[in-house]
Amino acid sequence: MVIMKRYSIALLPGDGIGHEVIPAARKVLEKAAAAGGAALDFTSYEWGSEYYFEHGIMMPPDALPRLRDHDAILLGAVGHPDIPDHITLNGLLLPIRRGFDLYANIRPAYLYEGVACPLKGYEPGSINLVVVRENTEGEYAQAGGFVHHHFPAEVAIQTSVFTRHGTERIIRAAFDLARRRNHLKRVASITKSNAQGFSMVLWDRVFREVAAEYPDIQTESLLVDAAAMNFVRRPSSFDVVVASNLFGDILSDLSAIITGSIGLAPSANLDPSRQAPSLFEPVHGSAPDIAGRGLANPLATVLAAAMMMEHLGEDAIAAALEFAVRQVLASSQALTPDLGGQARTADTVEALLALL
Ligand code: GGG
Repeated sequence: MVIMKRYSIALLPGDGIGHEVIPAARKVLEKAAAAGGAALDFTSYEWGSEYYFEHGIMMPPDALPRLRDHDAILLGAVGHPDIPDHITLNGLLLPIRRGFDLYANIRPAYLYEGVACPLKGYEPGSINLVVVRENTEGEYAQAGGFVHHHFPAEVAIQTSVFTRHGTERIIRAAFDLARRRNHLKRVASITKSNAQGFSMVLWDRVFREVAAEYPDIQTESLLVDAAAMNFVRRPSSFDVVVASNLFGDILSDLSAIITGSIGLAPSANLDPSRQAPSLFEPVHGSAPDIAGRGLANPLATVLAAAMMMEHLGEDAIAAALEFAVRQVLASSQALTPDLGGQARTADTVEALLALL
């Protein structure tokens, strides 16, 4: 008798092209899972900007308890042109990351065969790095407030929060990943500690302490401005890059674009303790300019689904999904406009399904 493993997956399409990439990835994921001997029970939650228009909040007050019952969460995108971005992001994605303590945001960037690199002279596979972004504190801690709100003397205070606990665990996650990847065995730590003389000085100190426990891993410490320059000048020299919430967010958009398109960039928001469901999402946003036109690239979401299956221990299903993405890219068929092609989302999905 074949015993099928069952997983309960929460789908959060969110906004804009989230409503296109999530159904697209679901079809591909369902086929890969069935072929790999796993059954997926999906529950879709229609939270996001449309919910906000109706209820004045992005998701209901019991959203986290409801999500907690699932094995993992697959999210599309957040953002609507008619709602300020701080409301949409702080109303949905950030509370889930913080509420479930999903402290490790893993954002790989790989230059696939068949994808045009905007930098000259890079072969497929020659850019292969992972940004490990601190995901629950730092510049996104939402500590602060307004004084004299809306008066001429208005003051806004936004405090970054860097705890030793939070800093140490994300740096340790980066070193552990560098060991597991077995690539260059290198971790680059990114700060702006020359100007941010408290929080990021603590970060640098903790980085040196943790590094001492990993003598097999090479290290470098870079200021974020130098890191941005070096992502363009010597991207092949990076393996694992660990950064604060804000710097990791920015650098992972840069790593996405030097490897071809943000439409190819997946990410995992992990609770490594596995007490809460981890959340997987494409790095891209809701793209209102192309939303509803069937042009969204579903590959980042399919790769995020692959990361999800790997997290659930289904390595063969994850590998099958990544293989299908690699083949579609290498054949240069069924590529969406962000990759220089003319395919529609549905064409890319058909090409993936044919490969599985
Ligand atoms: N894929 C989710 C999404 O919409 N991301 C866009 C965004 O603005 N993300 C901010 C963040 O990752 O902190």
